[in-house]
Amino acid sequence: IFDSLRGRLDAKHGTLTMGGMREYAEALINAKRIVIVACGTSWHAGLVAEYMIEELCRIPVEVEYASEFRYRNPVIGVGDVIIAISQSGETADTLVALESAKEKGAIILGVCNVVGSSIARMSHAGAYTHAGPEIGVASTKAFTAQLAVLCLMGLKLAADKGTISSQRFQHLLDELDQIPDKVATALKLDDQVKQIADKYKDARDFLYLGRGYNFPVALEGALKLKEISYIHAEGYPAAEMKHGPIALVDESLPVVIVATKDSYYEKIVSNIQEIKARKGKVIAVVTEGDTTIPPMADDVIVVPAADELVAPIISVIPLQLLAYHIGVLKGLDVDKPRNLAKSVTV
Ligand code: F1P
Repeated sequence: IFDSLRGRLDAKHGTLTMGGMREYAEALINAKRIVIVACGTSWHAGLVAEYMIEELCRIPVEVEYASEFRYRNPVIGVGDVIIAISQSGETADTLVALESAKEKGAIILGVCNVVGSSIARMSHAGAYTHAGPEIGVASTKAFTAQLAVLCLMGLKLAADKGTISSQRFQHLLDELDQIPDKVATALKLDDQVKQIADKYKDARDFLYLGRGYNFPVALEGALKLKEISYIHAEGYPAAEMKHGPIALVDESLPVVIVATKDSYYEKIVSNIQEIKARKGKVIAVVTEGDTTIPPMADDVIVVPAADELVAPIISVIPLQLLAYHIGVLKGLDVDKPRNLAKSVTV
């Protein structure tokens, strides 16, 4: 994925060369806002993109569930740019939402995995994720590929808008270059995550917490567990815990906390203390070299260090593995979860 995209991304600030988007460069640069429309896992990728694009490009971004957007009467029209994210490219909610936005004059940029899919064809331009076929119903590698593509789009736009220094631009490209190796390292956590899965497989509920770029990762970890292990799980921004979910915490509740080293680190350490004070079981995903969180947590999963902007591509992997192993240990068919379809076309 990276090799093919990187090849199309000019390392110097300048032209927009990704998947036919050159034609829409002007519209993007001048966009007053960007609206991201997606469902499920793709919506979580959209939330990460919101943080990335606002930080890198200083353009306001809204992230909408297509399943809501299509039924309400959103303010959308000429001058708006919509980024539609979909693994299958066939999700009916997303497709219908785009149809009406396109009729009203919005520009549609698609981020799809399936080449030639309906959403890709409906889009004015965009980028394919080229993650290969998703064998299982629940989206996994498509999610990490979406994050990579959206980061590259954000970087390109930031370069074109002049909202990023050449040093930061180059740094983030270098970070993206290192992602394949770091993902390979994260996948080696498989055995360890399996042991953790065995310990918690009978839990009735799970809570997933994260802050900043790792907040959508917490949502995605919870969704994966629901989808393939049928365990009730809630994903929450850790900072919101005190506004309600903290009431759930007791010694029977496993709390997965994505606590990699980033600008929210000190705050998330406090959240871990709050959970431990209420006897919750903390499963912490931390950055290599962290010596503060491991003694506080019940279980620790160590991932390679990365810039916070690209960290979700790595930190989500142990959460995907956790859901997978719990599902397998429960004897479930993780590739074909009940009640779910690969493409939700109705
Ligand atoms: C959206 C989605 C997936 C989920 C499941 C049902 O699909 O919600 O995220 O894992 O397959 O559909 P898509 O629009 O990304 O293809």
